[in-house]
Formats: sequence, C-alpha cells, structure tokens
Amino acid sequence: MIGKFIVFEGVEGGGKTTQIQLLRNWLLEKLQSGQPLSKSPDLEVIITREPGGTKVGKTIRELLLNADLSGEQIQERAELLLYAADRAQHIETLVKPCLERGAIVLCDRFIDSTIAYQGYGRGLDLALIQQLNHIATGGLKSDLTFWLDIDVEIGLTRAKNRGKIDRMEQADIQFHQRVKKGYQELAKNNPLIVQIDANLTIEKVQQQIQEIIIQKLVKWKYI
Ligand code: Z5A
Repeated sequence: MIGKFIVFEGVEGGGKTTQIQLLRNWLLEKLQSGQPLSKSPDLEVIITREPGGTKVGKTIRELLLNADLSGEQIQERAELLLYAADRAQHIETLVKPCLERGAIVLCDRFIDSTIAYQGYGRGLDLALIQQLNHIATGGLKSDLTFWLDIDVEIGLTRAKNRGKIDRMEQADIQFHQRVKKGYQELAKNNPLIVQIDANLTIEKVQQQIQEIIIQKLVKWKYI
C-alpha cells in the first residue's frame, strides 16, 4: 500500500469528527501549496468512518445506533458481528482502493474501537475479537492512530450538548469508563498509538495532532 491510513480513536465526544476535518483542511493546504516544498501536489486526503463508511455500512450503522427495533435488543455477539461486517465491507471497497492509489485516509474509529467497546466495555473475549478484526481487515493495520483521550464525563457532556444521543451513548457511565480503560491498555502495548490530550480547546488539540503529523510526513517522505 502506498498511501497512509491514519485512525482516530477514543470515547464519545473526544472531538474526532472535528479534528479530522481540521486536519484534512490543513493537510491539503500544506501539501498542495508547494510551500514548504511538497512532493505530493495532487495528494488525495479522504475522510471516512466506522461504522458507516460505505452504503452497506450506513445501513449497518443505522441498525446499530439509531434503529427503532420496537424493544428488541441487539445481542452482544450480534453487535460484534455487525461491526465486523461493516469493517469488512469498508476495508475492501473503500480503504484499500484509496491506499492503493496513494491517498491519505483519515478514519474515524477502527479495530481498537471493537477492542475497547465490545472487549473492555461489554466484556466479550479479547482473543476472539482480535481474530474477528483480522478476518474483517485481512490484516490491514493503521500507520498511525491518534487516541483522543478525554475525561469520560466531559466527553459525554459534549456529546449530549450536541443533541440527540444514540444507543451506545445511553450506556451507563461505568461502561464508558471501562471503554477508556481499554484504550489505556491498548496504548500501553502499541507504539503506533499516540495519546492526545483532548480535554483542551479545539485549537490546542489540533496543534498536538499537527506536531505529530509533521514528523510523520517527513518520515514518510511527503515533505
Ligand atoms: N463502536 C463500537 O462499539 N465498536 C466498533 O467497533 C466501532 C464503533 C467502530 C459510533 O461512533 C459508535 O459506535 C460509538 C462507538 C461504537 N459509540 N457511541 N456512541 P461515532 O464515532 O459515530 O460516534 P462517537 O464516538 O459518539 O463520536 P462523536 O460523539 O461524534 O464524538 P467525536 O466525533 O469524538 O466528537 P465531535 O463530534 O467532534 O465533537 C462532539 C461535540 O463536542 C461537538 O459539538 C463539538 O463541537 C464539540 N467539541 C469538539 N471538540 C471540542 C473541544 N476541544 N472543546 C469543546 N467542545 C468540543
């Protein structure tokens, strides 16, 4: 793969969507301006997300997060498999083709979300989740993952203030604390996960991200 796959992770309300958009604008400006000397004037920067990055994924997302199932609960293993199905479709039809043609892909959530939410949050078997992640991705890994680390209560307040909350956001606070613990454990064991203090202002969070990205762009020979 000649492109780069950059993932954003973390608990609700950490600012992933906001930061991804700002980073895309900044990257395009930086790399296409020719100043400093850009080696990639025609670079594509794609924004996508899980669940919901494809047409199939949008339907799965709706089912997982917002559908009115008249009181029927989605079972934990069914939920796990739905996230995996979304991912399999997303990687094969969108992410891989973009990476193959050299794009930078900015993705809102990926395999670490399943480990954090279904593994640490719901308590499903971590080895099984790793296996399923491998099947869904065909072994594709991110080149860099930003973990937007925010106090759980601040994140949930931000998400609630934004408006209607979805099925996952309705879970109790202990669930979200377990999810955060999951990210802490993942970050301890994976040097490609970069922890960002997401409690700060939008500008300060973006600044931390850009500082890391600049180093990576040099390393990856984009600039
Ligand atoms: N999920 C799962 O369980 N397993 C899986 O394998 C996968 C996902 C892939 C959907 O994700 C759900 O799917 C998610 C996990 C589960 N659980 N939930 N809910 P999602 O990414 O679509 O939804 P989300 O994580 O809840 O994202 P979010 O709430 O949209 O948060 P965000 O993208 O990180 O934040 P934001 O939209 O940029 O910002 C939220 C609000 O805060 C907004 O009003 C901003 O203007 C404001 N904001 C942002 N940054 C700041 C700062 N720095 N200061 C003040 N206010 C800010």
